[in-house]
Amino acid sequence: MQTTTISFDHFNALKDAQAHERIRAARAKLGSRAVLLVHHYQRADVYQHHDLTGDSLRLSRLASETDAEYIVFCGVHFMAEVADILSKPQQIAILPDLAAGCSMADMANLAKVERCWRELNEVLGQADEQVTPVTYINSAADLKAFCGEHGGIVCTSSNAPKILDWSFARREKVLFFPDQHLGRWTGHKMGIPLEAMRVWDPDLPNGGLTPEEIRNARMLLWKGHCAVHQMFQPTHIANWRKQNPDGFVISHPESAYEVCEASDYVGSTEYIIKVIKDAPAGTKWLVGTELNLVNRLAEEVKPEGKQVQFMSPIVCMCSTMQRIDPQHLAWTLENLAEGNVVNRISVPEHEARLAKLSLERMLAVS
Ligand code: CIZ
Ligand code: SF4
Repeated sequence: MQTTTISFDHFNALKDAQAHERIRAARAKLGSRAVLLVHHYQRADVYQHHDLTGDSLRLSRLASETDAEYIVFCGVHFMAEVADILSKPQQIAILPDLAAGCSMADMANLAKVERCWRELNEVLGQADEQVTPVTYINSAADLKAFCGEHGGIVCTSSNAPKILDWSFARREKVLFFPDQHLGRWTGHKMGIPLEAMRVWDPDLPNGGLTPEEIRNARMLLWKGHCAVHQMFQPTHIANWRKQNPDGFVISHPESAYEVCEASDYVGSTEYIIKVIKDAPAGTKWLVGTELNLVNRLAEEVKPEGKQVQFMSPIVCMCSTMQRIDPQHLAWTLENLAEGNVVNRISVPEHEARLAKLSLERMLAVS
């Protein structure tokens, strides 16, 4: 039964404790009709309400395996889009605050990628025969659709090496967007020389490259980055190692090349969590990824005498992830419990079909 949507104004001023109570009451009313997916980077006061946790891909996979009518995604916009694409037609993906975007994902858009493709066509002849477009999962659905249409594929920070193997087996070059750092690190680990990976600046004609530079490149790395992971510096690692010569450093591959190079381990959020949880008791860790995850992990492994420290001396969280707060969650769930669907994320059908193609190629490879 549909009633009038309850306005967020009634929730904005709620104290956290009241918001938590209303979240619990709405969830009791909804029962198994709603599943709450919570990303590793979410704040603790939202994380506590999770049904399922994980990285963006794991969560979307898990959601599509449930029969819940409503998939409430506590994460950012592109994640809810992936949930919508991979879920069953009758399931509805919801993002509790529509302002929860990803600044890295916003660094590439369809108009710019299409212009890049036209320019590559002019320099190389048939780009579709020579270049595999690879988009990081942190991107809008229309870019995943672009990859679907042009023989390309999606990757995550967990499967990027396998995806690049797949891509190079088909075409000699890769256009990697929007994160230059994940592209560079993965290419480097595959043995591609740094000089064969050129940064493509979408705001300059031909990406700021000469035709010869484009022809000689094996990878074209979109000039994009994550504002959180770019805070980490090699000096943070060097200083910590002086104090903790027996400690280990682990970083997310969205960090700069120099940071990954100075780390003992590099990998996705799922990988970071696994490595530290599996490590011997009493070990010390410096971790280069989002602060909410690092704080949570530090608490979880403390009983085993493991020390986990955040890499940057400055507090840096993913500000867009932070937009999902108990107030927005209470507002969303109460509306759902009353039969009002708010903040639905719905990818247009033709776009979803092509985006699914590039996601399914990825799932088949990884
Ligand atoms: O894919 C994800 O969830 C993100 C943003 C990072 C990671 O490494 O899990
Ligand atoms: Fe995007 Fe960076 Fe936030 Fe991840 S941490 S969602 S890449 S802005």
